[in-house]
Amino acid sequence: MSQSTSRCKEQHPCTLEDLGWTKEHDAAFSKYAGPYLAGRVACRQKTVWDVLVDGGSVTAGVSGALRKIGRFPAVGDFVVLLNQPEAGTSMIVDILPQKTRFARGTPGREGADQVIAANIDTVFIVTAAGRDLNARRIERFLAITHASGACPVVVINKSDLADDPVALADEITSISPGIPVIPISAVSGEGVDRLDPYLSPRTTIALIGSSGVGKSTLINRLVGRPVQATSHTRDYDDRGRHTTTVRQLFVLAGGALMIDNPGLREVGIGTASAGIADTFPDILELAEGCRFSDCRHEEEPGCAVQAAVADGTLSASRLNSFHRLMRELAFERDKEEIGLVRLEKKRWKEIGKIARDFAKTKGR
Ligand SMILES: Nc1nc2c(ncn2[C@@H]2O[C@H](COP(=O)(O)OP(=O)(O)OP(=O)(O)O)[C@@H](O)[C@H]2O)c(=O)[nH]1
Ligand SMILES: [Mg+2]
Repeated sequence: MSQSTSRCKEQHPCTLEDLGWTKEHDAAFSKYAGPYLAGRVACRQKTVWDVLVDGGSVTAGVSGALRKIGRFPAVGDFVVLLNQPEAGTSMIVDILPQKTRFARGTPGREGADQVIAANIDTVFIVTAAGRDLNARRIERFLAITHASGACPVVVINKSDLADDPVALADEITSISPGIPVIPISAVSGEGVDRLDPYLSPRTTIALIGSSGVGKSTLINRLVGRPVQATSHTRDYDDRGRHTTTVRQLFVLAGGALMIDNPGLREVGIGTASAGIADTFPDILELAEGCRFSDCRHEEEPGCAVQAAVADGTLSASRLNSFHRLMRELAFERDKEEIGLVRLEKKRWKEIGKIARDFAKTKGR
């Protein structure tokens, strides 16, 4: 069992229960005996995984069988390890069923979901007072969080830089009905105790947000010592420097488990519509009053959603955001169904037809 290169060895030894192991895991693991060992993935560095096990940690590779079917453990996964004392290493041979799966649609070409972390109870969507505070970005993060099955909490960090942190929280509450919005300062500690209800022992929280919003600073405060590097934000554009490059699970001083993530530049919403439905409950409720059940809330007569925009009950930018995410969802689904190349051909045909129709009208 190789222990020397593991970054996890800096963490206090935990039992499997401390790491969130439950009766369901016991049942799933019961078919293994002898040299097999259970653990939870704390970190992945390319082809090496750091796994927390009962009383310590090991570094491990992944078995050829898992590699062959393209199954790679994510941070937060509970895994089965085969101890290979003769080789001085461990091998991950199985991944136990995931309670939740936090993924983002890849902005890249193939569009497959990218698992950010597994078995997450709560996601802290971290934003910061200043330029990062963007309702549209938060809606996008909310959609992927809802789709994962985890509960979202919006954390507005750097409240020490805001004139009126409560007003900022109110602004965000209006676009996230029913979601807790908590202003804090990870540097001064102001408001951090309001996160306590989400930090009970053995629960797993993932931090997501742009680079520089203070995710690692918050982790350091909650672990109680500087376990993660942090870096000064560039003054001129308020953006971070992508200081954290590897996602890692930490055990907090109070016994909760928290995953620090690199700053996310782009988040695709993938193919799950549930995330969008849960992010826009106000629009779905209004839609029940539309004349047509398949109303797209664009220019249809009798549209209750457009009527709410007209009378100021619903903001036009929130409806635009809903439309943008729905279009993205439709694109991702088409892509999954018919493949990217055929989809692009189909789209070009459609664009060609629109151009020809337009030319005809002009020629008339
Ligand atoms: N004023 C103020 N600055 C903060 C606060 N929290 C973090 N910072 C500063 O913001 C900068 C970026 O913090 P990090 O913790 O590295 O940010 P991050 O979100 O982990 O960034 P990445 O790792 O790049 O994703 C550092 O200079 C922190 O000191 C806060 O509450 N108030
Ligand atoms: Mg960081």
